[in-house]
Amino acid sequence: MSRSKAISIGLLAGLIAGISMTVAMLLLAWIGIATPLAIIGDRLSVFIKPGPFLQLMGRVGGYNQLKQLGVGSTMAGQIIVSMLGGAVFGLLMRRNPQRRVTAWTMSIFVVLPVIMLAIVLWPVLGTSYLGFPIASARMMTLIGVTVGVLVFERTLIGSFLFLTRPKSQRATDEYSPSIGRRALILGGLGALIAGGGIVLLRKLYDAAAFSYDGTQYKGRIVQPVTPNDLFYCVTKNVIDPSVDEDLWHLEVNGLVQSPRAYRIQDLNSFTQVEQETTLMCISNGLDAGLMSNAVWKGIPLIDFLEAAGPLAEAKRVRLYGVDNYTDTIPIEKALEPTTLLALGMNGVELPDRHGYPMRAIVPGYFGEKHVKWLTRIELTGADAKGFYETQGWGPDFIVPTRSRIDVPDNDARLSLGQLSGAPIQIKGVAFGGDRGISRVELSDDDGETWDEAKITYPGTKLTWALWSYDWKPDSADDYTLVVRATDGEGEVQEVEEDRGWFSGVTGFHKIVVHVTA
Ligand SMILES: Nc1nc2c(c(=O)[nH]1)N[C@H]1C(S)=C(S)[C@@H](COP(=O)(O)O)O[C@H]1N2
Ligand SMILES: [Mo]
Repeated sequence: MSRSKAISIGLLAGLIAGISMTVAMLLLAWIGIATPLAIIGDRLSVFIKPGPFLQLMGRVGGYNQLKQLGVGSTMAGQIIVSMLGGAVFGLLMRRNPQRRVTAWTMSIFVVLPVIMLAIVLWPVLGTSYLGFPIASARMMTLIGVTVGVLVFERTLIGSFLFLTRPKSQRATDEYSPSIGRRALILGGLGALIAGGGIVLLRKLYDAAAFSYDGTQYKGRIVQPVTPNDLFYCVTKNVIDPSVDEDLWHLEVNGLVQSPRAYRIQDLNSFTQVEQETTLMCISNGLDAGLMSNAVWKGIPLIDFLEAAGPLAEAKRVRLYGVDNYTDTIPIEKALEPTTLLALGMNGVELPDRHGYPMRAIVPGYFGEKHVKWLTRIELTGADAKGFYETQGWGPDFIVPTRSRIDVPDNDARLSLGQLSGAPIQIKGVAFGGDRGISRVELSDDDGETWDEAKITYPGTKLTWALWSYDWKPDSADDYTLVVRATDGEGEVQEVEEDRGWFSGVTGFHKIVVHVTA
């Protein structure tokens, strides 16, 4: 066979094999098994610093778009590599295309890639969207990867043999199609599989987190306690876990005297407490709504730590989600009675997207630390780092005092005539981490002078407060309104100059309103 013919046959066989492998992976994703399509992004994102990461995110249009780009380029890359593999295979088979080659094709196309993927993806293999404990999840992912490359190898060999099969001398011979026609048949089959893949992709897209990731809660709708379906939402995942209670375990291990593992029903023996707590994402902008408040129900983390007996050298607690997300908190924080493992949210069990069946609640720390779909609690030394921390977020994860004007909208037009003497109601929230809010002030002259706002919902030390202010502007003009809060320790909200770029923004929310006659 000529070189060019060997290469083109190899390319086509590689293409069909690559498509088949990708579709096999989509099927695995559909049943909740982690595949390279989803976890390569997790593996790579820790290498991209937050600055370039945010830039890239901005360039493609947001976190959701970035995730889609990640999965899309992984699929494309996978198919291109498959075609190259096919071409090389074609060249190696050129002299004797019908050679039986199982042993070496298996080694090159199955064993080698599985070993390589296992090494490269090792840190993220323990991902399970079904809720398997980390060790079993790692096994499941490896089995999934093996199935994927096996589909590749079998399809590649099958396609290649089919395309290069010599015409036999038997009577049916005249129906034995030429290479061109066989290529057409195979191409059609490939298109059919690809079509199935597209149908599957659509289904996966509908099940993906795109519709709710980045949900904000702000503006006129803000109530003291956020309803579950309006609670802000952030996830690193393309498709979030949907944990099967029967598979799920909570492990407590690491630097402890006696490691533990609990099934869901074992948790009944612990006493649960209710605690209202506000969460805010580290990336929340001054005017943004990645902040919400709920009444959580759960078990203090200290109860699990005491049962396992932390060793003296344990300095931090690393929390793992089934999605391979991790974050750490200092052991002192872990031992505070308000640090909870929540099972309930506003009177119902945790919704899937907020971490069913269990998530951490770490009052006063950014949302990052409130690990969802919790499956392991590991006591570690001082330098363990979490997912976003490895990427370069932090080093400060304690919520600074913040406040926001929710009503009116920025750029609103208000007519004094229409109000006929009634004040303009200005409203919003103020959040002081786990320090509470003692005072809120409003300025209508861009911070020159301040006037006391009324706290309409004080909340607790662990929650935001809601405030309002009855404003009577003297005359028609454009006004810059600014809000500032004082936390429960008497510290006035400020621009924290010494807080690093990736430890959350500080400063004041301002809006401009146009008051007309
Ligand atoms: N397992 C897991 N936990 C996680 C995340 C995640 O992607 N996976 N995202 C974190 C981030 S960045 C934030 S801000 C909060 C958001 O919690 P919520 O979606 O319930 O509001 O969850 C945190 N916990
Ligand atoms: Mo976040």
